[in-house]
Amino acid sequence: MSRHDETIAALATAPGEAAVALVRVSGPTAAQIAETVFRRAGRPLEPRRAVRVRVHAPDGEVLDDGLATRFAAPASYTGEEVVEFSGHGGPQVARRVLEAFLAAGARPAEPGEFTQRAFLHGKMDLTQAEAVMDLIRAQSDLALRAARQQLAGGLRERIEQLREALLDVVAHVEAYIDFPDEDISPETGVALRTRAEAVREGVAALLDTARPGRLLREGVRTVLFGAPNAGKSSLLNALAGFDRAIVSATPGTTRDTIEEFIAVRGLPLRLIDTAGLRASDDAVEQAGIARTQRALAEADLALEVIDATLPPAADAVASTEGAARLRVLNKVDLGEHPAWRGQPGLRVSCRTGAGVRELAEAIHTAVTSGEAAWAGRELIAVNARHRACLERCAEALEHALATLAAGESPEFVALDLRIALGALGEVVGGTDVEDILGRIFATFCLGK
Ligand SMILES: Nc1nc2c(ncn2[C@@H]2O[C@H](COP(=O)(O)OP(=O)(O)OP(=O)(O)O)[C@@H](O)[C@H]2O)c(=O)[nH]1
Ligand SMILES: [Mg+2]
Repeated sequence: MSRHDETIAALATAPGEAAVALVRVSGPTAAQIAETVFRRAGRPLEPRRAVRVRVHAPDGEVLDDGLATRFAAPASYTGEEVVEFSGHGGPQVARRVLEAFLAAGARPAEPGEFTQRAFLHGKMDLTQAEAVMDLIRAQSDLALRAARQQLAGGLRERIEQLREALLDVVAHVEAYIDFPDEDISPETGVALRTRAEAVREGVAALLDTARPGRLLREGVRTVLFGAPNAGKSSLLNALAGFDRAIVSATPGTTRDTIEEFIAVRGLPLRLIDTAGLRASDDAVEQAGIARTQRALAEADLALEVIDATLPPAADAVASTEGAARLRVLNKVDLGEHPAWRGQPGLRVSCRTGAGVRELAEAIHTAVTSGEAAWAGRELIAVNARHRACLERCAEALEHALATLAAGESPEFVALDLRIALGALGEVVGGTDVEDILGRIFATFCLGK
């Protein structure tokens, strides 16, 4: 019996105290196991009907009572026989209930195993399975929207369209291989080329969503930097909406980098407060400043925080190449030094809250402007795995087009097109993907 034929069980809700805990059982013997645990021999659970039941330990002790629902294969999340039991949400009672199902013949599920089975039974493709985890992990509204649309099949549909189009080209080219004496006529060559180019453009458009995809899944690395005492920690607190970082009038207060996840206009931000930049003899402060510089090197967005009551500093500002950059003139409640007049920069006061909303707006614009992926109603944003497949596809397509243009034998063109097709297929998991399955589902949480 393969592992995929075993009946599995897990707690599907988060462990800990809660109103309800849900234990999920899936596999060929789920219904029988449920009959044993609920002591309902001869009275099988009717599919899709919640029934009040009692959970029994093997020695007959009643562990809990609650509601059981059976989903008959294939009309279930996994496509298998599934039984779900919702009982009291205490950690001990949930553990005992799960143990009862295991004692009756189920084995503990591995992380992501339910969703893996849903994929294996054709309930969803790989992009949708990945979206399940994106949905669970989403840290902001936009991340949630992207995950929901991917779960609904948005990315799958795009990939399928490209595959169809490419398959058409492959079929045409391969038809020529069957007639070795015939070269691809110039007219047909042009037609095939046009179609392959359309696919290439579609792939490129998806690749353009890789950066939004990373920002939505990992958060926009936003680094607050500037001179000591400028108000970086105050700004972190103002944006987060609570006192996360220590604020004090003593310059050099923040020594280590401090991170907080926040959402700004639907965007997930990894906000990073840093040690103020200045020449220092203090070893701890120096180490903190080195961390600031490292954080800046990896930033997607750098917010330079400046005390607007002071004149512009003469010394060199930190390098933030690669990251978008915004200048924030803080403490405007105290007035602005004349040297800043007419200078660009967002005026804020962490003390009064003035300008913080406008700053959030500017952050949103700085991150999203100039990228088509953010603009449409449909938010398609590929992940790192999709990106790697799409890059391979684009490369093979490029090669196929060059081979076609050089008038080489159709065999060579077909070979490259097949590689491109295979790479597209890997995105949705249509081809042989056993080896990557384990890697993907291992990142899931238990019971999902
Ligand atoms: N009046 C006024 N004071 C502010 C404002 N923002 C911060 N401060 C004060 O400025 C001082 C320094 O603030 P911090 O947020 O600790 O500054 P920092 O940039 O994190 O400083 P280091 O961690 O030392 O680099 C504190 O006394 C704050 O209360 C503001 O908008 N207006
Ligand atoms: Mg600070």
